[in-house]
Amino acid sequence: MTKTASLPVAEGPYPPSEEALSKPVSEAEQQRGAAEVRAAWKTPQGWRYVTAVNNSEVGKWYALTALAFMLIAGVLALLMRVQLAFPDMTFLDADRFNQFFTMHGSAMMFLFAVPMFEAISILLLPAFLGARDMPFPRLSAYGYWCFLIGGCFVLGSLLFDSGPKAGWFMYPPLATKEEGIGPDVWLLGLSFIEVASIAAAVELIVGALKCRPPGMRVNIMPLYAWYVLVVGGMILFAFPPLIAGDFLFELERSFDWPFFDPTRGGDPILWQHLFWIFGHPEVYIVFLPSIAIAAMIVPTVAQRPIVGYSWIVLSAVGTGFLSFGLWVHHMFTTGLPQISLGFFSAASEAVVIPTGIQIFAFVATLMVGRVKLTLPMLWIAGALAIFVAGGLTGVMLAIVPFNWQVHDTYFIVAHLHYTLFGGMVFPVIAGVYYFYPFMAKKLLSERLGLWAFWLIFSGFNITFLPMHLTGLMGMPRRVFTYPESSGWGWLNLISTLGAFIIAAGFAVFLYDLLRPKKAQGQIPRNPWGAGTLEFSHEVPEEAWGVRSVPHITSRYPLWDQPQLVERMDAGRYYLPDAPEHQRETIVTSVIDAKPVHVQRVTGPAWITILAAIFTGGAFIFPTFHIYTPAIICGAFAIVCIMYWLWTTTARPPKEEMRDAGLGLRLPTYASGPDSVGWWAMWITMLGDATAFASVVFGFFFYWTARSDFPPDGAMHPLGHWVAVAALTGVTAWALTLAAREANIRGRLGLARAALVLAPLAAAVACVAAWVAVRDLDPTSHVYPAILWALMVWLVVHLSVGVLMQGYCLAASVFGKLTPRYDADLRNVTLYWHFMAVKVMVTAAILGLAPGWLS
Ligand code: HEM
Ligand SMILES: [Cu+2]
Repeated sequence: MTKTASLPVAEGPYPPSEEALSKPVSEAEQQRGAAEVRAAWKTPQGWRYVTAVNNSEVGKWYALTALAFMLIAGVLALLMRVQLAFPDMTFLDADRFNQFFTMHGSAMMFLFAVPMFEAISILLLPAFLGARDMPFPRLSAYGYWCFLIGGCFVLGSLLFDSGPKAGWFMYPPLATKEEGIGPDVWLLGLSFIEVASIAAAVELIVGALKCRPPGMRVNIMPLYAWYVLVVGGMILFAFPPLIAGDFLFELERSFDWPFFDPTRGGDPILWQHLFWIFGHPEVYIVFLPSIAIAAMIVPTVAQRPIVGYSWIVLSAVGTGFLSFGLWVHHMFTTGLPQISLGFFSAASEAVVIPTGIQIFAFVATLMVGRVKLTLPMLWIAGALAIFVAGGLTGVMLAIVPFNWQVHDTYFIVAHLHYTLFGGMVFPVIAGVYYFYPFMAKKLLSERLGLWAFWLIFSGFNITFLPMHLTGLMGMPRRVFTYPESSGWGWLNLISTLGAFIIAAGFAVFLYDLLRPKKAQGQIPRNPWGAGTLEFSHEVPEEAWGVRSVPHITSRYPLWDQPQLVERMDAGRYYLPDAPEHQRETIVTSVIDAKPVHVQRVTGPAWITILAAIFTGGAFIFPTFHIYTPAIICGAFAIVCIMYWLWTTTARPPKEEMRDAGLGLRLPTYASGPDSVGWWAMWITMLGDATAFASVVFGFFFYWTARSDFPPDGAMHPLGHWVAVAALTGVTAWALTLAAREANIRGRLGLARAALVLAPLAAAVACVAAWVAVRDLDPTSHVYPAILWALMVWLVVHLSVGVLMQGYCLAASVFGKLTPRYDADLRNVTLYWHFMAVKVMVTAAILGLAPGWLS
């Protein structure tokens, strides 16, 4: 029942015939097309360069920033190692040491590992897919600026001696009671960055689903794209529980709502659950992209297609799913029931199977191929060796009694660094060597690369191998020093020496990466002889990504489609020109990649930077418990984002159809499931619903875990006000839906009337929800606190929904939203579908809770 049937659909021959493809493109045509596309994709020059939004620029900044944060975190590690080199050292005091390990771990995980995946994906995914750019370039730019601001803020706290110091998992009550602003920096700064991470994940998922080149069905897309889907999906379900946890945690720290305070009915274990529901998938979020890099390098090195493509895909999906069922293995020592110990122990062992399959597939590919041991392959080999060692200690740790023995000792530090270094650092460096010719159009030095590899590889093992023993000998993690009599001195000294060898290796690597390479001649276009599309990019570089978007029929098009590159260069394929001087890319159908429409993508802008700065303000001011400027910043951020959307998205097109090349004519506007915006909304709402579900989980957790929930004689929400909230909230949803339907039928007056009434109904719902719990005191006990938290969550989401309705109303009045071009309203209705569910769930809890619980 696609009601937008009135919109035109693709016309003309598809798939393209060999005859059409072999017709030469005249020289004049080629030049006209190239000039137009070049003009449209021109990167801004001079100081305007920062306004660039092109994936190649934003991806590069993102990657370099993540690398810089990683180096800072690495320096912290070295300083810690100096302190630990000898017994009773006084190089760092306990307080500094605490800040350093907390910041080291947090920065490595939140400012390096995840952003690095997103950076690399933003940089490479469009190239793997022969797309011109990501679907929402300004969103990537916005995400990047948020990341930069948030990262500098979080790391900067160390300079003022006010960094967080409760460890990277911020356990309460240690962290809830911590003096100073450290935990607030952690909670708000990192939440801010997580929001940006989710934004990037949404964009990457939509990119992999909808921006593939014509013909690239899901079963022939590069494995990397599959991993993007899996990891993006994991981010979507893993980060929101942490954001929900951060929300509760910050409410406790700022307003003394006792979520984690057992004296008032709270429970620190809830934080552990929410943290590790995020935290365990997180390690796979870190590790799977590295496997994805390996999956791109291995076939090239072996000069043959990967063995077991479908097995790898299935295992990646399986690992993704399973990783959500393992989190409790981080909590084996918290006194959980026997049955959960057994279950989570078994599940933790089970994840070895899909992980193993992926690794075996690579080994099999290498065995049947003709391997040349290039530098990228050397790093991949190092990665596999180290990761497998880390995986094996993981198998040991999943066994509960062993876990009890070594919990919180250096054995854990050894294990986690084996998995993270092998599963992340080595593969990323392999990726840098492999993709450097693609990114910089230069080559890195073979000789320096060997030096860097052997220094880092041996340094790594010298540092971390002894730690297994240090741990078994009883040294706890997170201690700033130890006495002579412990006998741990020599092992620690070895570890410290190793750390400096790693540092030397990184110095060599960085020197090679950053040294000017002007003298180096022009490199060949596909120096490794790869089979995938990224190495079809022009040398020297052009900002347009691909000259024309190819028709793909093979997993390794550069190997199997003989004249592909030549024809791409000639502009023989799709979108060979840009008559309106607009940036465009092709959107295809999700499963079989049939061309659907031409998507106009956004160009350079200041507004994204402004929006990021104000969003930063909204998160950073509350750290210091200053709320007025925070609210003002939040309001400005909303204005910026509205302006940005208003001026660029879903505008009615000048021409409804566009000659896309090869005789194919494609629509230039899409609405509903055909459009990328609709998919982005869907995916975002899944993440948002997960966060909401996590807060709801909190309610049921207290209910089942605490006998004093609710406490005797507790006050309950006012039932009739809850009913009013539910009724008006659902009415607001119904009115939005009615507006959509009226609009499609051309009844503009009716649609606008509905869009005037809907926000009013939603506003009443907000007030009613507040009145319902107003008399409860959230600081008195966790029961009123969690009800208040649900109310706040609801009101914030209703308010966002109101803004969206207002936006559509304005769009309708100003002719941006018409019966034919209704993408905005459809997306907003989708938001409200989710809203209706949230309203009903919240009302059910607020209204029925007293009945259930008493
Ligand atoms: C240059 C190499 C590295 C060295 C020498 C190093 C060293 C250390 C040290 C000394 C600690 C504190 C141990 C303790 O007192 O408990 C630590 C903790 C940690 N490291 Fe590293 N590390 C390195 C690289 C990495 C990387 C690449 C990652 C992740 C991608 C990472 C993630 C962590 C985490 C999550 C913690 C736990 C922090 C906490 O206990 O809250 N490290 N590391
Ligand atoms: Cu885990």
